[in-house]
Amino acid sequence: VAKDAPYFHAMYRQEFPTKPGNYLLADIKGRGHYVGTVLSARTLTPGWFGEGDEFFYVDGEKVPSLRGTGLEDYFGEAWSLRQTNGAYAGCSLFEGGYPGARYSLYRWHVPDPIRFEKGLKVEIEHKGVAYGPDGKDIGNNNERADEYSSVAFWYQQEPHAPYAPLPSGMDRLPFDYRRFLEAETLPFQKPTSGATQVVKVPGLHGGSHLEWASPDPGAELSFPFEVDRDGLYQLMILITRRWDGGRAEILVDGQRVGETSFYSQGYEMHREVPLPLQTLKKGQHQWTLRSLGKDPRTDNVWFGLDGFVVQGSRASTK
Ligand SMILES: [Ca+2]
Repeated sequence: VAKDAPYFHAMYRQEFPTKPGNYLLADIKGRGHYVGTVLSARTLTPGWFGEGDEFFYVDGEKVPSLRGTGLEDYFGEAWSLRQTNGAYAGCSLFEGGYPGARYSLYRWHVPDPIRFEKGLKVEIEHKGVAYGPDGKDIGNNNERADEYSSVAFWYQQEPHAPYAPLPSGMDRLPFDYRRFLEAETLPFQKPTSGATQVVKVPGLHGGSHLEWASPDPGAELSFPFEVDRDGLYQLMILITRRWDGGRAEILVDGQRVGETSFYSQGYEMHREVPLPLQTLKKGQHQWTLRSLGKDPRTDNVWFGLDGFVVQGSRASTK
């Protein structure tokens, strides 16, 4: 390898939630070329989050010589996002449209590397629809506080600037698995129809899950949980999907909050089903899986429940 060969670099960052001012993707010192960005977001308030422009400050520029027109444009889309898988840009995760939804986006600067001689600072705004103190929509180009994490990719000649310490693995996850409750160990009311059983499968969280087979449409299975203060919470249900999985809606304290299918061509463990952020009062609550019957791709109705997390949101609750 030549002495002056540039080496591959990648840097992870996160802000949960984003702070005032642009989100920093990378602050690089040295000579090289920038080749890609992965950006993931979880929204914490309602409305469109992707109005932020990207900025590339090349070699110490005060004004960026490259400035984009909006987050989805930088990742190869226009007029909002959807799941896409382009060669150089795309959206690999699109939960979309509700507070608490997650997105993951990528852009590879392979045909268009950004070259620098002394350094490169890369930032992106975190703007979109925001709300005033009275709760009114104040427009589509205001700073929001959502959860962002990113990896920036580049090549450069050594030495590189020191990296900031990484947060711990648990602190990088969107859901706090330290708060995980195993479905198979919780008391639950016997469902109105269908058969439940705890089944051990290597690899499942806690080594097993609760299976619920052949319930009639409308049958319900409920789990209790408790929150220790009034606030905004997100429920994430970890499910197992398979070839005879049915469809179900999810209710919290009797109110419908979402819907999902347990169908998969193969046996799929650890499928996260996040539900919209919601306000809960301190005390006892329950969430319910209500069978909607068969998925159109199968003739049976089967549900696998591994467990769930209820966690307080980092969103401002004022
Ligand atoms: Ca489990």
